[in-house]
Amino acid sequence: MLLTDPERMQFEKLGVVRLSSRLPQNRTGPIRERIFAEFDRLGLRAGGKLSSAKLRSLPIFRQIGRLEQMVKIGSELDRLFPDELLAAMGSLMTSPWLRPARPHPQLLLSFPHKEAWSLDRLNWHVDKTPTPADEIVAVQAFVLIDDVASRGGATLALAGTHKLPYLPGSRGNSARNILGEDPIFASLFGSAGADKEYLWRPREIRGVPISIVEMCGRAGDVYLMDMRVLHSPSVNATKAARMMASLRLVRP
Ligand SMILES: O=C(O)CCC(=O)C(=O)O
Repeated sequence: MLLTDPERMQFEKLGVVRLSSRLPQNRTGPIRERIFAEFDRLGLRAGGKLSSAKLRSLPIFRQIGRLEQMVKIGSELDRLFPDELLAAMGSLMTSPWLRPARPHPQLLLSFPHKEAWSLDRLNWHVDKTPTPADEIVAVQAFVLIDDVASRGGATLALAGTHKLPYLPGSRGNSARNILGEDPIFASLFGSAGADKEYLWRPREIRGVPISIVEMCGRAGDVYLMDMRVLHSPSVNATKAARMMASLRLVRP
């Protein structure tokens, strides 16, 4: 699972890169079936149809956490993060890694939500506070266990935001504060509507191109993300369950 030079360059520039079809179906398929078996066991699927009014009405973040607690897959999830993938992640870091921040990967599941798809009031955050020097010290991998359609609850990333705290004049200000100064991106963090077509167009902030990346695609696709990048869960407006898993490597 070596990274190509263009993939490496894209990761450094944008902080996120998609590696298409990087895992074979014989790795993702059995986990997908295990998840469905868990849905059946938990009464979250009946006759092949997802059913849980209760889950549907939970706020997005809470629903994902709740499903993670309920669905038990265990160490089989490790198969989604083979050694070559961990080595590729480690090779992106400025100085050598390396150990997973958590012993096991995390399941990222979401059921169809009640609300319509939009960018309003999402939960944008970073999982690694930027270090004083511009270094890659933490990389997160997201694996698609099943196909995830656009607007199907994929993680969203604000590509390029890992660079913002290091720009001259940023003085350690967070990416979120810097983006918040821009009238268009500010709407992502406010309470007014943010579902505007123009938010999808790349836009320069102090010379850095920023764009929204939706981590959708096919089972076996892998996204790698610099953990200084702002990202958020999103609304699942399809009828299918969103099935992803993630693992974080953080320099000790
Ligand atoms: O897509 C999701 O469930 C959100 C993932 C996330 O925010 C994270 O892993 O930090």
